[in-house]
Amino acid sequence: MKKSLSVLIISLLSAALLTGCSSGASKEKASEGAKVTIRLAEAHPADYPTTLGDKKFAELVKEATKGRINVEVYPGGTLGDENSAVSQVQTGGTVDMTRVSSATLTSFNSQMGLFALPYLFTDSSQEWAFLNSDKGQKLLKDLQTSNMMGLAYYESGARSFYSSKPLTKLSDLKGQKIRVQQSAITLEMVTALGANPIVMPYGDVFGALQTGTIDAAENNAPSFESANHYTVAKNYLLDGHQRVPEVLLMNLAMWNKFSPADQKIIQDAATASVATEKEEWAKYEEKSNAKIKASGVTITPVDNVAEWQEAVKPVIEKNGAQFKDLIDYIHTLK
Ligand code: GTR
Repeated sequence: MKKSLSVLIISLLSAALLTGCSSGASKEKASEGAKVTIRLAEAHPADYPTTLGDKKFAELVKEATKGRINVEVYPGGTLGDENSAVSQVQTGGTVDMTRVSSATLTSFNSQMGLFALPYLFTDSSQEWAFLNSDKGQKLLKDLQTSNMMGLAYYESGARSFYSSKPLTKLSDLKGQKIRVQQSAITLEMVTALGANPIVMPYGDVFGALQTGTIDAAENNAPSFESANHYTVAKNYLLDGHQRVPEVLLMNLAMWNKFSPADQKIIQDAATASVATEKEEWAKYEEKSNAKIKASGVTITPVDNVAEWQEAVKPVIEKNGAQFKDLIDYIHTLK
């Protein structure tokens, strides 16, 4: 009797030990998966705020997985222009991840068109109140319907027009050939402002400004400066027509192959990298503005933005209908 009791206790104990071991072993197995290399395409140079955000993301993933998941950041558009990087991320080409402008995403996911609507946000804090809200996060996660996993938004300031021709007021835009991102709403906006929009990859803008294929383009100060556009387009008119956030994306099939634990590591790293990108953005924007100013560019602030808003009203009426709820919600935010 005594003996059989001790046998029972021993077998119960060993069963408990075994169960403990096996769950420990399976946990270990999840973190000991095969090595993965992720190629991340970035259009901007190595020291640009978005690239520093990408690099922070890569560093955090590497740290948390002890190098098992290795994100390689390719800056300077070396893996192709933004449009081709997104197509590759979407279809599972050689680019697994990219950081792009949400304007570029519009042709892959119409919901992203929201951000191309002119004068949608009043300032950065209203924009971020929206991006961080459930509705803003839902837009990001809904990129999954287009086979892409949206991991984070990055800061991208406000876009304004710059030209090699005189440009100090709205009427100066009339007839100017202006390069725009591949975004139907932006094309309509530029037409409504009296100019002629021309779609072309970001990397071609400098040469096109130099040869006169285009007169003008539009962007935030860090892009205007880092891409050297300011050395050719000497007139910068600060109308701040769009605040187009940047997006960090991964191919959905790749995302789905990761274990829930790895997905959490990747998502947490992306979320944490936002603060780095935003800090770097603030510093870089200040530096760019100073450089632009020192180079003798004529910088004209727009006092009467209502005039511009009036001119683009038909574009908002036509394209804003599908985003009515989101626009109403944004107007409630500070
Ligand atoms: C920049 C953005 C780039 C690219 C560029 C453009 O602000 O960061 O990714 O989209 O604009 O105008 O093409």
